[in-house]
This record gives sequence, structure tokens and C-alpha cells, in this order.
Amino acid sequence: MSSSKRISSVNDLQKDLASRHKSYTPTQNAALADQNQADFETLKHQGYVIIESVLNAEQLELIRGGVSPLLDGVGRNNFEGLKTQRVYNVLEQTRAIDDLAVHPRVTGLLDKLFQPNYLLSQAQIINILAGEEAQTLHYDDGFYPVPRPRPAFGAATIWAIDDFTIDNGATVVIPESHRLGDEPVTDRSLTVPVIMPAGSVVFFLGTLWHGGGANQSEDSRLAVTCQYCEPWLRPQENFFLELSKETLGQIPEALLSMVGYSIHPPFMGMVNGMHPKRVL
Ligand SMILES: O=C(O)CCC(=O)C(=O)O
Repeated sequence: MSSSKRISSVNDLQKDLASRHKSYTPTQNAALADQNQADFETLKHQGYVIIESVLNAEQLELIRGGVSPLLDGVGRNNFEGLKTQRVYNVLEQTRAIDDLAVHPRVTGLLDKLFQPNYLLSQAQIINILAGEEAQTLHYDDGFYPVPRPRPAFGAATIWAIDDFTIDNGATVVIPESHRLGDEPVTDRSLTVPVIMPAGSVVFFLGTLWHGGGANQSEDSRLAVTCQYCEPWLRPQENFFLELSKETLGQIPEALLSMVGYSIHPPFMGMVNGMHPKRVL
């Protein structure tokens, strides 16, 4: 350590190193800050918030054009969905969803929920085909083995690229279920469908019970999902092995931080005792 400052506690150490590696902080205007605050109030109460019509038709076409060619086989089990197409390792294959992953309506909420330098846990394309059955209800941060009720360690977005309708497989959620204890929830009568027009996003806490809906229509339902977690947890996707240097050179700075090129002070994420961005 080059600093001559005396470190007497871990807290000092955190402040010392964190001051050298600033967190990524997006700039905010007043209107956006008000929207983020209103969204956050709804999120805290319901466990989810629907943010309508964020993307315009042109943006939707660009996303559809980028992700549709990647759609291939269907899921390996009924949880992934035997009539559902899923694309993993999306960031290595297309730039079409970068803006969604770091959208200010999303990061505004993540900034309030998590510590600085929170991480992207995974990104996926989910295309629910006609005839798919309802997915098993679950909550997304359940693989962190800490008893409930507890704060959310993760959060998710599901972006509607097609309209989400009552019968085409719209995500279903159980309002306020983020407060429940450890007892599994299987009662589907508690669920409500997330009906929203294409270009909208539902943001929910990692503790909220939810699932993909049954697709009883004749069309598919295309969505992009990003999950995020606290900066001191292991993300689901191993971006260090997935993302090439070329990709890392192309993605926005906020996303670079989210895929692990950031520090949770003092040391989590370090490479050879230093900030991981030095490797690049
Ligand atoms: O596609 C959806 O609506 C939800 C999917 C989901 O929750 C999951 O696969 O974990």
C-alpha cells in the first residue's frame, strides 16, 4: 500500500481504498429522481413495480433484431420451460440489451436497494412459445441460503419486448410475498399477471414469489431479463470466463462495473491487490 495514512480498523481500510476507486454513480436529473423515488415506494410496498412504456418502437425493433437471431432450442426441463427458448451469455453475443441492463429507471432503484458497485447476476432472453405451461413459482435469490424474512440480496427486471397479455405468458407475481417466511408458496390463486405493453419493464425484489405465466395464445412472448445482486455476493453468471476483452472494450462503463470490473471495498474483486480494471 503506498498511502502513509495509518489504518486502525477495517472501516478505515475500506474508506482508504474506496476513495481511490470511485464507485460508478450515474448522473440524475430532478424528474428522474422523483420517478425513481415513486417507483421505489411502490417496490417496497408490493415487492415489484411496473414501469410502463419506457422504450419506443424504434428501440424495440433494434432489440428484437439483435436478440431474435440468437433464439434456438427450448429448455432442458420444465423450469427452463420445454416450450421456452432461453439465450444465456447474451452480453458476449449482442450489444442489443446493454442499454436495458443499465437503464436509469433500473439503476435508480438499484442505487437505493444495494451497496455501491452492485453486480449484474445474469442476463437472459426468454421467449415463451405458444402452449407453454405456467412455470413453478419461485423467488430469485433463494440460492443464497439465508432464512426469510430478510432483505432482498438480489433484484430482477423483466423487459416486455412483446406486449405481456393475460394469455400469452405474462410473468405472474404474488404481491407483497417478499415479506413471507421460509414456507414454500404454491397457491397459484394468489398470483396476478403482469400485464404491460411492449417496451415496459417489471422490476421486482429477489425475495418476491413469481413465475413465467402459461402461454395460452398462438404467439410467442419475448422478454429480456437482467438480475442483479449485492456487490459482496457471487453472481450466477461467470462473466470473467464468458466475456472477451473485445466485448469488455465495447460495453458501457456502468455495465463493466456490474460484470465485476469493480471493487467492494476494501478487497472484494481485487486482482493482484489492485483494482480489476487494471487488467484491461
Ligand atoms: O419469463 C418470465 O416471465 C419469468 C421467468 C422466470 O422467473 C425465471 O425463469 O426465473
